[in-house]
Order: sequence, then structure tokens, then C-alpha cells
Amino acid sequence: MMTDLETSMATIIAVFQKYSEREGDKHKLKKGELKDLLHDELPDLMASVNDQAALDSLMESLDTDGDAECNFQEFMAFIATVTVCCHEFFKDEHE
Ligand SMILES: [Ca+2]
Ligand SMILES: [Ca+2]
Repeated sequence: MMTDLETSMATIIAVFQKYSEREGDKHKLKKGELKDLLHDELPDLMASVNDQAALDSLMESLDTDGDAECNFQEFMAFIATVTVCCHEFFKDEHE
């Protein structure tokens, strides 16, 4: 029996792998895979990444090791940032 947090962590790993395995390096997201992941899994966010230039600049900001792909560590940094923003947005909702 997994806890909610354990399930959430396993889900994030599974989602990353689902897209990272599609092309090229199985453990990294190339730009097209990142685009598909955002499109399918973060559609609200993807609405603001609606052209190639925005996608290019997002990949550039995620890609801290400069290999033009997004590895799991880079992906987690991105998810952490997005999640903190969501928390900032929703934290006062129930007060
Ligand atoms: Ca890949
Ligand atoms: Ca990288």
C-alpha cells in the first residue's frame, strides 16, 4: 500500500518515462517529447507555450547541463517550480 506522496512520486516518474522512451535517449526528453508531454499532461501551461520560440526558450531554461535534452533531474526542477507556483496560487483558497 503506497501513501499519497509515494503514489505521486511514482506517477511523476511514470509520466516522464512514458514520453522520454518514445525517441532517441530513453532517459531524456528531446524537444518534441517535451512538447507532447506538456501538451497532454499540462494543457493549461501549454497554452502559454504556443509557438516554437516559446518552446525553444522553455527547453533552454530547463536544460541546465546544456545537452539540448531534458533529463529527469531537469524535469523535476521544472515540475517543482510549476508546483510551487500552483501552491502560491492556491494556498489561500481555503482560508
Ligand atoms: Ca527520449
Ligand atoms: Ca539537459
